[in-house]
Amino acid sequence: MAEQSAEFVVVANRLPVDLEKLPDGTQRWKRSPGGLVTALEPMLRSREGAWVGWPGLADAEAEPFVEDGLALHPVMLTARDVEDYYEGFSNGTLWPLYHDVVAPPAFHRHWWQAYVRVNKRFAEVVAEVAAPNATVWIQDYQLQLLPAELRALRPDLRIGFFLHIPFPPTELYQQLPWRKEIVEGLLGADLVGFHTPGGVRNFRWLATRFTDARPGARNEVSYDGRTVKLGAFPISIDSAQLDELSRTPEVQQRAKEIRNDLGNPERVILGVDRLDYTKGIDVRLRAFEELLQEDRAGDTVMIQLATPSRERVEHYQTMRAGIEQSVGRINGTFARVGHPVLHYLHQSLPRDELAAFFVAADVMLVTPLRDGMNLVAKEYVACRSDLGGVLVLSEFAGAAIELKESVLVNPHDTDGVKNALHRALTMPADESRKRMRSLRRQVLAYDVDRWARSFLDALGLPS
Ligand code: GDG
Repeated sequence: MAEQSAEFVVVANRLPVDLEKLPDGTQRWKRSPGGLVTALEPMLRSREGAWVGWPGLADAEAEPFVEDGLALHPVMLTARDVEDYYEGFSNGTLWPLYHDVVAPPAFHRHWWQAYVRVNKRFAEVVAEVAAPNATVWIQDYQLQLLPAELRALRPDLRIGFFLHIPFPPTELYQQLPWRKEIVEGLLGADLVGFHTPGGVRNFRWLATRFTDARPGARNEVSYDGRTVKLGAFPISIDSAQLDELSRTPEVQQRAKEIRNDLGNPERVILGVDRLDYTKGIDVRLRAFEELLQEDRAGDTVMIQLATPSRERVEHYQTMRAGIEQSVGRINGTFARVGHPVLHYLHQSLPRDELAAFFVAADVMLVTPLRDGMNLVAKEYVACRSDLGGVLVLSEFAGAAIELKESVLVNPHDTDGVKNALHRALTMPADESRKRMRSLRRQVLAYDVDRWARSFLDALGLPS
């Protein structure tokens, strides 16, 4: 593969393919499609693009390769890097800190050192891949030092950065011993994007407080003789594709089967999340349990799908144990033989099966304590071409800014969540259809393609 030849480079912690080790010791690549890949793939392919990222396997070796016109450049991590940079600093320090400290972040100097080391390694790989004056789009909190590291190596590049999680309130951010270094890292970009205007405000204040950056025009700061643009770009989903999938006879039929398997209750409540303490799964279980105790739930069954996530990080193990205990207690008290009131699946389901669950659910409960955006809320809406279903959504999800016709809740207020759940379960059809129609207008019009387009336009990448 020619060096420094890619005109457009996406950099993320993970590649869009996973490297797998087979029992006989050989390795193979497996595609791992996600929203980001779908959104960026056409753009990457049409401009000799490249993707730089870790292929998900520690202590392995892999060479760059081209798949369907897209150049994939692996950055390799040792088991130690994974422990300290990924599980440690990214998921044990930054993740809880950026989610309003809903779990206590841990600050360890050896985690930070690994974060610096790995960000530098990413910079070296990108510097070798990007063509002169190329555009580089860096994704997310694992790579916040990369913009500055890369600029130092390749000042010719146009660099964009997008943060997929919230940027926290300044008082919380100030806890971070390496706050200055991270803000300076981000200021290496030409454009720093967030989901919400609140993220922009928090970052702008911190940049002018802790670095030499000076306020410029609205949504700009000047730093190091350059202008750094800041902006809010709420991410979305491939709405049309999901809308189409949810309308297929297979998915519609499967949704009926799911309701049938549940014993055809009057109402089905659904939660779908990575099993993460920010998602407020405990909040909604408590609200459902109290409704059952008060005999206000009616003939209702709840399904909680919790996709396994970050299983080696301690907070996740504790949280999982707590949730599984609640599930046992709720069913222990309220189930009848053959009729659980709560179905808990700690599994990852295929996309079409997930769509069938969305179609089958009368109430979608999305109650994160803090969430950058929350795509699940948008996916539920995209699957409801029948205008059925009610979305209950936390005010603390980025999605709440756009999805105003959902039933908004404060996840810290148990009575509030319980009453909102009751309201959703008993909402007259004409009201819920009106709300869903308005939600769908938003989600179908502003899809992930428009998100990517608007970011890249602001960065100045010619169409
Ligand atoms: C981060 C930010 C921001 C879940 N279970 C299954 C499955 N999923 C899919 C969902 C959805 C995705 O995973 C989860 O996206 P979210 O946005 O809800 O949450 P995070 O993973 O925390 O994402 C978040 C996002 O980045 C984008 O910027 O919105 O705020 O935290 O697409 O459908 N998919 C399949 N089976 C499952 O079992 N196929």
